[in-house]
Amino acid sequence: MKKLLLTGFEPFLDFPVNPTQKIAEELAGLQIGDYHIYSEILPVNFKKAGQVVLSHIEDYQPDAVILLGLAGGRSKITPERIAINVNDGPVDNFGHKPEGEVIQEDGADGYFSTLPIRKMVRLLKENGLPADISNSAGAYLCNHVMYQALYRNRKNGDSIPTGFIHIPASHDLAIQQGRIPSWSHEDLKKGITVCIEALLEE
Ligand code: PCA
Repeated sequence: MKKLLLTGFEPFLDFPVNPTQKIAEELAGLQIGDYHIYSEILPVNFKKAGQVVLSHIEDYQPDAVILLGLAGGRSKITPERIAINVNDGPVDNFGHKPEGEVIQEDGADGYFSTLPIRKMVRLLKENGLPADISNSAGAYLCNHVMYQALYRNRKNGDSIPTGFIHIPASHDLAIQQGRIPSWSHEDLKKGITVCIEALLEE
């Protein structure tokens, strides 16, 4: 059976829970489509997160990698199109606030997702779940880990499907955090399951 590395993130900034953590934890060990799911939670730490994701890729030798993150304020599930070679944004959980740092000196300005993002969006909508391709993952941790994983693949000549999906807040988070759009945990989890099913070869 094929192996999928699925990651979520820990809570960060003023989000006391991160819905991607619960989704990754609940899907761990399941078989979805062709894939056995191996889940890990990444730290919101610019200095460590890249290294952590790469070591999970080395350990599991996955056939596909889906990285998940919260985009508080978005109202749809949004597979990301591209990761860019820059760290910028608010402070991380370890006190680091980058201002326009280059992620990899010898890296391209950007790398496109190698996930079937268009098919994911189509299947999500067919399953009644609002979705769109996003053209920017920002320049915070989510972009960072997506860039690091795609840089690694390019460097190693590895063509495994790899990319990032941002999700809206869960109701649980919206209750605690205030006025942001939210989805039920069950719908968010179903959405990610649909995205994993999209990896099946036609
Ligand atoms: N979302 C943040 C980092 C962690 C997370 O879940 C982001 O969009 O960069």
